[in-house]
Parts: sequence; structure tokens; C-alpha cells
Amino acid sequence: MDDYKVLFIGRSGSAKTTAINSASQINVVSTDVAMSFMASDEKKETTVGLDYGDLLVEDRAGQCRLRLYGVPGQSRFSFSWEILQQGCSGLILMIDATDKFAIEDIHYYTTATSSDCERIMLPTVIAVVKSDLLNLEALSKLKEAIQKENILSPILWIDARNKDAVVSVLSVLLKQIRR
Ligand SMILES: Nc1nc2c(ncn2[C@@H]2O[C@H](COP(=O)(O)OP(=O)(O)OP(=O)(O)O)[C@@H](O)[C@H]2O)c(=O)[nH]1
Ligand SMILES: [Mg+2]
Repeated sequence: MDDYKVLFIGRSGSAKTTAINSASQINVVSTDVAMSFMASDEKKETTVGLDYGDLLVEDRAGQCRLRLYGVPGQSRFSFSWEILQQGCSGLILMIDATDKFAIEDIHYYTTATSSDCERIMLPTVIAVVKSDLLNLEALSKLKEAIQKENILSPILWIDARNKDAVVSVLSVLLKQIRR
């Protein structure tokens, strides 16, 4: 059976851990600890090592296993990003719609050249979360700004707490990987 390593990347709070927990068919290996700062009612923990989950999916090419890895979003753990990226078949770039760096992050990952970082050569899908927390004006501003970026990677607007939504992001990525 084919086996693909998928890496969830994105800033702290962009719902990497949540997405992996939603989609995984096994108990997720998690390294979340209480946040030492910036904790909120909604988010009290942060990943300090990695998340690992796993699911079997089926498409026209047959069944395959997706191994889901989540990086820690806090930049103080950035040394682990390159390590976790090794052997990766595809990336999910998680974007928090309420984050002031949302567009900056999308721009960075979609315009970096191969000499900047190898990861942008990988099949990538962008998943934007928390759009439910934006008012209509802020949402249309964000959509407009994203449109201006002329991004080639598929963009899906999801709630990472919803299993079906995360699985559909993974299906879009799998299509790209198996193309
Ligand atoms: N309102 C809302 N909340 C969401 C949505 N998706 C995820 N969340 C919440 O956002 C938070 C995301 O937290 P995590 O999954 O820990 O984020 P992370 O990217 O793993 O963060 P680090 O481990 O610190 O890098 C959780 O509290 C989720 O319940 C969404 O679409 N809408
Ligand atoms: Mg996390």
C-alpha cells in the first residue's frame, strides 16, 4: 500500500494539532503542553515536539495511508521544521483567518523560490481556519487580499474541528501528490 507523509505547517493557533486530531483514525501522538504565555480561553496548550496521526484513504488509485505530522508553530521550535519535513510528500499550510500575519504567511510560502526553501517544491494545499470569527467586512477584505496573491495552490476555507472538512483538504492534497 502507498504511504505518504503529510506535514501540517503554520503559525501557533492555526489549528495544526486540531486538524490532525480531527482526521486521524488512531490516537494522536501529541506533545502539547500548557502555554507559558499568550494562553487564551480557547487555546491553553501549544505543541513543543510534534503531532502524529494516521489515516487510510481510498481514491481511484486505490487505498493508501496518510501519515500526518504537525510541527510546533512557535518560532522558537523552528529547528524542528526542517527535520520533520524530511521524506514529506505534501504540505498543508494552515492559516488562521484572524491572524494579522495571514496574508504575509501565504505570500511567503507561495512566492519563495526553491533556493529559499525546498518545501515550496512540494504539493501544497492551503487551509484557512476561523473565518467564522471574522465579521463580513474583514472576511471580504481577506478574500480580496488572497485573490490578489494569484495563488496556484488550492485554498480551502474550513473549520479544523470538523473531520470531514479536514479529510477533504487531505483528499485535495492526495490528488496533487498522485498526479
Ligand atoms: N472558531 C474557530 N476555532 C477553530 C477553528 N479551527 C480550529 N479552531 C480552534 O483553534 C485552536 C487551534 O489550536 P491548535 O490546534 O492547538 O493550534 P496549533 O496550530 O496546533 O498551535 P501550536 O501547537 O501552538 O503551533 C483550537 O482551540 C481549535 O478549537 C475554526 O474554524 N473556527
Ligand atoms: Mg499544535
